[in-house]
Amino acid sequence: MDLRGEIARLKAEQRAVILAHNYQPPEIQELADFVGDSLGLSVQAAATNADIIIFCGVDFMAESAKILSPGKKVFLPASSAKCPMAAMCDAPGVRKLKKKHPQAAVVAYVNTSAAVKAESDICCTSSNAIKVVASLPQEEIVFLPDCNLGDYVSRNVPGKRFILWPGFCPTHENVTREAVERVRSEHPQAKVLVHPECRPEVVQMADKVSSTEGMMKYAAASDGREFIIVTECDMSYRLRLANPGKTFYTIPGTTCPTMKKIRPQDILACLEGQVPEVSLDESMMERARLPLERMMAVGRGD
Ligand code: CIZ
Ligand code: SF4
Repeated sequence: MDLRGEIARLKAEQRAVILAHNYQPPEIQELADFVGDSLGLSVQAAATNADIIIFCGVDFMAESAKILSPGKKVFLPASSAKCPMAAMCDAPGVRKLKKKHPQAAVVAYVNTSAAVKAESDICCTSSNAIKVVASLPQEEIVFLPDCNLGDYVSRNVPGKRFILWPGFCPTHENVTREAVERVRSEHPQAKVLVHPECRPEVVQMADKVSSTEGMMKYAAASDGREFIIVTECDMSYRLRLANPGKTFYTIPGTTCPTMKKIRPQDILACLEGQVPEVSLDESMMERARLPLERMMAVGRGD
């Protein structure tokens, strides 16, 4: 069977759109109508006039698409694609922190469950975390769940006190200074682009700290010819496609297993069987929508 052709046929028949995150493997990115970061895909999800969204990413991203497009059917083609960082933070724990810090604004990285978003004042992504926090009047900030991103934001928004949830992304946390040093010593001319989910000592090595979309922009605009990409390794696929004359190196061991759960045949199965559909409690969706919409009103930051 021609898998691609069959997916294209069913997609048109069902008025479906396929969204894929920058960390998805090349064979999934190739099937997508839009590839982007969680903020870009949220914008697409809110704006699309398709009836069905096939979300190729991880659980919290598909949930955000559903929250922003409650009238549409949203599918996450592999229900096991659960982000371990989002799983490190739970709503009862957030409620406890809110009691302890009643004056604080609660800022939730989008890498959180819908239940945690529902407890938060505003969401952010790695693209706009600094801009979101800087926009808040509160002096005290509870930042969830990534303590590395929280640390990076705290260094860039002076005059506020931060309470950081102790979560992290295992893929980015595993990157060491030595690993980056090794690649840099082989390519001394290369610019080092670091995702802020990395540990502070790795972030300090960066020529540019940025989200994945920020890396796309930086690489396109830069006079440099070589770049070391310190984030999930499949980010290099889009960068290479968009910048044929430039070279991108990745750091060994930066595969996120959760981002590789979806296979092309899962997308086909999804279109054929309309499972597994993302379904969330209505009142929780209502509460989680406000912080997401506030974030989208702030817009992109890098
Ligand atoms: O926000 C996203 O999509 C993630 C997880 C990475 C990034 O920096 O774009
Ligand atoms: Fe979660 Fe990290 Fe994988 Fe993103 S790269 S889905 S934050 S584990």
